[in-house]
Order: sequence, then structure tokens, then C-alpha cells
Amino acid sequence: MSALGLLGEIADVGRDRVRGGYSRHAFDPAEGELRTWFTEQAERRGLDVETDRNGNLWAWWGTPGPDALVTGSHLDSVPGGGAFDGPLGVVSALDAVAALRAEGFRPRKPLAVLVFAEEEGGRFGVPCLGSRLLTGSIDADRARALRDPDGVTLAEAASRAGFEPERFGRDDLALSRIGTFLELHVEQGKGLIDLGSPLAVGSTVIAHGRWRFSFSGQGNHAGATVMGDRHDPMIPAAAVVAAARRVASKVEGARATVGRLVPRPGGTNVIASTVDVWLDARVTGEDRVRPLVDEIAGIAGEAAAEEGCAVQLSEESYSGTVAFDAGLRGRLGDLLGGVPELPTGAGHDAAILSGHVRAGMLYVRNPTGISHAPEEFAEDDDVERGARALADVLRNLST
Ligand code: HGY
Ligand code: MN
Ligand code: MN
Ligand code: MN
Repeated sequence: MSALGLLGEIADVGRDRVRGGYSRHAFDPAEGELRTWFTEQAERRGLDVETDRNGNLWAWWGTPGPDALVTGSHLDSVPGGGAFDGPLGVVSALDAVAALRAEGFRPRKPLAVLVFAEEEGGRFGVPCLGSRLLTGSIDADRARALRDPDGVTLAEAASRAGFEPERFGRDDLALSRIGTFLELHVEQGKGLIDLGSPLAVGSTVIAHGRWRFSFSGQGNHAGATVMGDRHDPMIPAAAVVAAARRVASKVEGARATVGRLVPRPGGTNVIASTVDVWLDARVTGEDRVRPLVDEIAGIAGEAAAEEGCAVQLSEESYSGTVAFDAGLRGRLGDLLGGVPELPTGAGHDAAILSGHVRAGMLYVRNPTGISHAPEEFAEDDDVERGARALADVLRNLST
């Protein structure tokens, strides 16, 4: 079955009737269904599937071993996300393996399709959790203690889903098997529309991170509390939202977003007791991200003090600027007939791995230029082109 057919098979899994699009999060039923589906599809293609210590799925063609050529992506989504971000790389990998098998190709090195867990951090807040755990880029104790919006810890959720969170952590054996990691991904902006190309080779990923402001004030009655007698944490929270736009707009190459703001208890007629504001900040230029956040934090601190609220700031995740392996980039470009290179503002497991192994990316055009939303798209022809390109690359790199 083609990549398109495979995407069609999972089109109903994890649909979000409230938000639109898909909500598929680590260790939830939709993600569990996708894991089972992936395992069946991989086995049908003659691959041996194993789950590593951190809940990442590996499907092996040949005996697992060092210097393997590994390709894949993720199956989880943001809340209300599109159909392509993550799954496109997985179905293209399965399609490419089937195409190579059908032509009688035998890879000289082990080849694996890898599905990373919780890439979006949509449930536990930290993106690329599976690859961060694998590479030891996040402390395992810290990861186990992460909580979802209902207060369930990662350890609890993983146990309930049949995983062994006590085994989470840096996995040198798994990591040592990867010679090259290649991730095919839908493009998430207008880069390929502007270039007029269906495909691109990934060049760089901008520095980015997530910060959480926790404001606390005094919960109270919306009608009985006069305006001068309030300690409303929503006021400094609003200051962060406005400051993110204002500060980032002044800095070349910066993007700052508040997409998640959680007032508690969250009643229309209740002044909140606490508000958590999640700030996503990204800037081209490694040393410019934290100063941007510092400026926003200064504004948040003043607004909190003025309102008589307390504030705590925590850095939830951070990834520095990544340039994908230059040799691999050149080879991909040559192999694919000189497709252009493209930088991205999106984070990826390939970028986390790039500090440890040879890593690269291929992007497939997204004609809407929209991602992390139901409008994310790829034309059928481009999906097929991407899968064929991936097969060509795997054929070449594994001989
Ligand atoms: O870039 C992101 O938001 C995530 O890593 N996909
Ligand atoms: Mn994404
Ligand atoms: Mn993705
Ligand atoms: Mn007062």
C-alpha cells in the first residue's frame, strides 16, 4: 500500500471533534491504536518491531546493529493538529521499504523505521520527549515527573499504557545503532511554495524553547470583589501575551507565541487563583533566545508586582541552533537532482539526534503554508514524490 493509502487508513484515528483535526498524544488511546497499526504494517513488510526503553518504536529490516540507516518521524500530534505532521514521515518510510523490497533490493547495512514518542509535547509539555530521553538530553527523573493537564504524571500514564517508565533514560545501545537518521516531514511554512519546489533538503533549525510563567493571586468572586481589591493573575498573564508579540516583533528572525494559557479554576464568574502561561520563543541566532525571554519576563514581573501576584518562571525545554550534517545534505541534494535547501522554524527529533549521529531531513511541500492546524496539507503527487525520493535515498545510502 502506498503512503497515501496508509495515511487514508489512519484518517479516523484520533480525530478531535471539538478542536477539529487530530489530537493524538503520548500514551492515550488514539496513540496506542496508531502504535498497534504501525506494528502490523511494519510486520506485513517483513520488519521486526521492538519498543525501546523510552517507548520509541523501531521496525528493523535486518539484524539490529551499528551503523544502521534509520528513517522515521512521529505519530503523535499537537492538540487539533493536521494529518501530515509526523505521520507523513512514517508512512513514507513504510512505503519506501515496501518499494525497495519489491524491486529485490537488499540493504548492506541494517535499516530501521523509527517512530518517536511524544514529539509535540502535546500532553506533557516537553517536545521531542522520546528523542530527548533516548539521547539523555532530558533527565529521566524530570521526565517521569512531567504532568499532563489533568495532573497525571508521565510515569503514571506510561505505566497504565503498559510501558516501564523506570527504564526511561539515555539509551546508549539504541543510540549506538544509528549511523544515519533521516526524517521526511511535511513543510510547515511557505518555504517550498516560495521556492516552487515539491521537495527540499533541511539545512538548519532555529534555536527555540518553551517557558512557563506560573502566576498566583487570590481567587475570588467576580461580582463581589471591587476592582481596586483584586489580585488577579490573569492581568500579568495578559501582559505576557502582549509582550510576546511586542518584543518579538522588534527582533529580526524572532517568533514568540502564547498558545496555551491555563487559568484555574477557570470559571466565568471566578477571579482565577492561578494562571499558567506557556511561552514558545524562537530566534535565528543561538544567543538571542534567552535575552528575548528575559525581556518578556521583566515585563511579566512588573505586571505581577503591580497586581500583587507572585510569579515563577521555568524553562521547560530548550534546543540550540542545529545545522544538519553538511556531507549528508550535499549527498541528498545530489541524489535528488539538486533540490533546494530550506531552513526551518520547527523543531524535530532529527534535530535532537543531530548532536549525536549524522542526521538530515527532507521536506515535502505544503500548499497551504499552514501547519499545527487542520489546514495542513500535501498534494497526492507530492506525497508520492516524497516517498519515491526517500526510497531513492535509502537505496543509495544503504549500499
Ligand atoms: O516545532 C515544534 O513545535 C515541535 O517540535 N514540532
Ligand atoms: Mn509539529
Ligand atoms: Mn513533526
Ligand atoms: Mn489588596
